[in-house]
Amino acid sequence: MPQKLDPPALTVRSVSAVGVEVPMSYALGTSRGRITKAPLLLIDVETAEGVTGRAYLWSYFPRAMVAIASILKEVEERTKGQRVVPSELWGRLAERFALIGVQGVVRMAMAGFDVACWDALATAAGQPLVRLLGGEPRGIPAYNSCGLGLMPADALADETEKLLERGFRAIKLRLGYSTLAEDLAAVHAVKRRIPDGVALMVDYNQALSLDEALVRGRALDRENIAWLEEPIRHDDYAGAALLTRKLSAPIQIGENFSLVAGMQNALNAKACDLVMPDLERIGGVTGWLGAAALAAERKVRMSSHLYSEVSAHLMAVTPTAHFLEYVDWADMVVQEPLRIVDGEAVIPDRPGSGVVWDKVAVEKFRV
Ligand code: SMN
Ligand code: MG
Repeated sequence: MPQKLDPPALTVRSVSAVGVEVPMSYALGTSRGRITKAPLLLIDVETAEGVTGRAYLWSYFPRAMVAIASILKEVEERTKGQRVVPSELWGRLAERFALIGVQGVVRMAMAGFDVACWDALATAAGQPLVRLLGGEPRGIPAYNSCGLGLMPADALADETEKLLERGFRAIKLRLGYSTLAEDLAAVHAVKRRIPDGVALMVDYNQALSLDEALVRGRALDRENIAWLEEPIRHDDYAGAALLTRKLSAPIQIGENFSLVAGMQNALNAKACDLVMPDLERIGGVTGWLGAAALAAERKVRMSSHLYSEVSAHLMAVTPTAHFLEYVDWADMVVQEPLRIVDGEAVIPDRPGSGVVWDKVAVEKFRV
């Protein structure tokens, strides 16, 4: 791998955030509720040198954006005038927030700030983020995670075909219907429409009890699924370890790992076969790099969760990279959406992460 570039010297001048609610091209019916609009908090870190770093946070529900934006004001106050060295700024903020805890919306704000700082550094270096991290732009195998929520089987089948456009060779189905029979009907409806060689992941969003997960997992073991994601409560590592031992389908968890320490706890407990940290919960780019090193040390394949644009750069420097999760939720508010060619994300060969706001669209969807 080429040498990491020396990051340029930048100084934090201001941190600002704007909330948008962007209509989604496919509604997302999870076992935990249905989402039709993406609540995204768009963050700008301006530097004294005139370079702006950008990041967005998927905030799950619109009111969370108010809380995160407010924490970002605190972040601004604590970092104004400081050199943009993301790991040092993370440490300083973690100290500042120790009493409330680096978790929940505090951790989201810190991660959004971290990602924007990395974007500023790469932008100032005139290089795509991946190069600042010592890698090269390349195609990143992605699975299409738009749509395929809980819905009638015929609708699932039709959506499946649309999701395979652009050459995707992997898609993800949400499960957690009231009965196993309905889960299987959904799996069969999708499988009937996918050609051989296309991987099918399934995601329960923590819907099942451990006993039920064993029953449904055994049935899914006969369906050749690529992974079984979050079947039970995300923090029940003992339960997940049991499922990992008893089921043949690979158990996938990670979107709820809180910081690298959380991932380490899960791996120590042998709670999964595969990991998929989330940029926001793992601690931004800084946290991701730690997670990628840990996954490499433990020889665990690592996928990404949401934030496809930045995650594509990160997957290129993740030694055990598996699949990028592709969602198009920010497409309408960025100038150049992430491109998919032959089922692979194309890391843009432009400075930074490639995320630049489309100001007209931002005004239109602003909340
Ligand atoms: C998911 C997470 C967050 C929002 C929507 C959907 C899902 C996934 O668990 O893994 O994509
Ligand atoms: Mg999931």
